[in-house]
Amino acid sequence: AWLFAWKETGPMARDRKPLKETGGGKTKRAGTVLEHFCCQANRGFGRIFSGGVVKCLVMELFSIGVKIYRNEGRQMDLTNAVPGRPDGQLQDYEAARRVSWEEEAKQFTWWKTGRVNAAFEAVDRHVEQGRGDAPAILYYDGVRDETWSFRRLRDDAARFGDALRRLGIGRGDRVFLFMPKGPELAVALLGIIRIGAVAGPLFEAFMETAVQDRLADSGAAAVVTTPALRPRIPRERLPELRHVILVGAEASDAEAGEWSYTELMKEAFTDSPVEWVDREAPMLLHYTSGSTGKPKGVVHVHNLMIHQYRVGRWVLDLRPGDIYWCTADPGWITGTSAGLFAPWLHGVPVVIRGGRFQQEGWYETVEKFGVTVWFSAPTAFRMLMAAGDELPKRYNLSSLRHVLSAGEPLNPEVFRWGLRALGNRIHDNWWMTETGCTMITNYPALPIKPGSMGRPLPGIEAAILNDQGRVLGPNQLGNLAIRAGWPGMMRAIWNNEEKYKQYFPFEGWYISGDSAYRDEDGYFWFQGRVDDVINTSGERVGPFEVESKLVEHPAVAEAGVIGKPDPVRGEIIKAFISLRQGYAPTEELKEEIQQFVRNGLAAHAMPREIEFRDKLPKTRSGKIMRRVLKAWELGLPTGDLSTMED
Ligand code: 6R9
Repeated sequence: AWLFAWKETGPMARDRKPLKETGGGKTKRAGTVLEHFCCQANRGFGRIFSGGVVKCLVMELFSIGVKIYRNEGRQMDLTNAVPGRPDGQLQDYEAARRVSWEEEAKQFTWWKTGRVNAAFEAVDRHVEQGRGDAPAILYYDGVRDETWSFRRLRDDAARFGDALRRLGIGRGDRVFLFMPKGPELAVALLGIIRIGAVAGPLFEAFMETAVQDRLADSGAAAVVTTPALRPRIPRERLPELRHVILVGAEASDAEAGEWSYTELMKEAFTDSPVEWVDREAPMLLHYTSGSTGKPKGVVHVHNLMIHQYRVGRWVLDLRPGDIYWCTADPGWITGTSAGLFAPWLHGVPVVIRGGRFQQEGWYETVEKFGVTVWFSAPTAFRMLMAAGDELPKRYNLSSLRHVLSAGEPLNPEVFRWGLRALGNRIHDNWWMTETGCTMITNYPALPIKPGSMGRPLPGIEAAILNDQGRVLGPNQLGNLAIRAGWPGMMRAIWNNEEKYKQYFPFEGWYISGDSAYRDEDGYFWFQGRVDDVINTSGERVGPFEVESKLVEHPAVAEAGVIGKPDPVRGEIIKAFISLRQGYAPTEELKEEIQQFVRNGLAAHAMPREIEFRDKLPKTRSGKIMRRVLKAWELGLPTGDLSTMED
């Protein structure tokens, strides 16, 4: 009575064979199997059932296009793809895959002039082509409320570049940004790149050691910061650091080697020329934490603009008239690449919201600016979700046309919340600091399978490799890899060729360090960092699927899951959970949550240990740091913690 199967008639069924006769006995047998299986449906099946009869049965039902329902009649995510928008980009995915990267290059003036600079293309170009009055930045922090045109942004960036030149800074020099987000950060970022120097954005919350490590590693010549953050820059230990530029300081505040931004800008000129560089010249240096040891400086070159432009078109779905808001901090690559460059290269204005995260403030910002395209991260969406479905109803969110998420896997529950609360599909997209911009994504026009990160960006070849570098077929878990050589690929790890080489252990492939699989429809499913996959009683369990089940429980706000060594089971699953407001951390609740996973996912996926915590350790970009949970659990050193939130 709990299993129904019938021919699927939706978009996924298109090329499938007609439904075969399924005899009662067979259906029932499949039923028993499927009770276990259904619970894991949205994570696929080939991987879970590697052997024999079980897999065949399930495969057979699926391959003939049956939909699978559980006793309560709820449709499983497996075939429950949410249809795409009829007006969305990439209606013809296969045709898009044939569009070369050089085709993208034709958008840029350098295609004709031969003179390259990404800052010029992002900002100056619009001014030169008569769009100087169009808005480039919409800034709001509760006090300041400013609209910056492309012309104003260009002029200030040019001026800042001039000021840097007067300080003797030029081509190839590293200049860091250590300040809160806002128009001045944007001006400085562009000004640095405009003169051919390399910009190194840092999270404003970094403490002294984190700042020192990065500035020292890269031999930074200057840093742009604020008086409040200045004490965290240990100048005496940074001999190569020549200048500190202080935003929001009077000339009289500046000590030796320090400059007031305002004063510098007063003396500088807007007609300072652009530094024309090579497409392969470095422009961005984003430090990303290694799981152990010191942070790595990922080097990106001006050619990244081609990739960012394509992402703006096909991933962000940007159009004239759009108001774009990416909530990411520029200290994280999402904040620069998807947050500023992709929209500006399309002439689309960006909203910058100053201040700290606060649920009301976010909905308010969408309403205030009429945001049409919104990019955030699962951790933020989970926090909004935890604040309840009533809150968004108090705001007018009808301007939203396209919503995106990156940085962590997007739990199906959060996706469903998006449909409900935002009236939008949340488009998960996967990438890394090292990849420059989006690699795998859900497109506006394509159906979304909740829990999947979607399909490769046209021009990107993604595959699953085994540990020997062989390409694996559908539904096999392995190393997520990308065919090397796309325009936005990092070109180096600063001062560390050895590290760089480690990303390319097999000829022609970039290895991400993430484990994933690809299904028959070409959708990729994230499982965890390779090191995070749990092996319990011989079953491989991705922490993400357990976490996703956990956050479906009404008491759970966030969850981090690790494998804990166990003499009998190899590893057992341990969950760290932060509760939603109004729930007490009791033993009964622990048991209830365990049963919830056992019944809803699988007995072997049940966390045998649960620990409640007020907060989970997270990176500043919002990733739950499972390696830190694990180190705490085992009493081992935690490694580099510089990217961890307070
Ligand atoms: C852009 C960014 C990279 C790592 C990556 C993966 C995780 C990012 C994800 C995702 C699942 C997604 N990650 N996007 N995991 N689904 N859509 O996050 O860069 O900070 O360098 O992190 O983040 O583990 O390897 P970065």
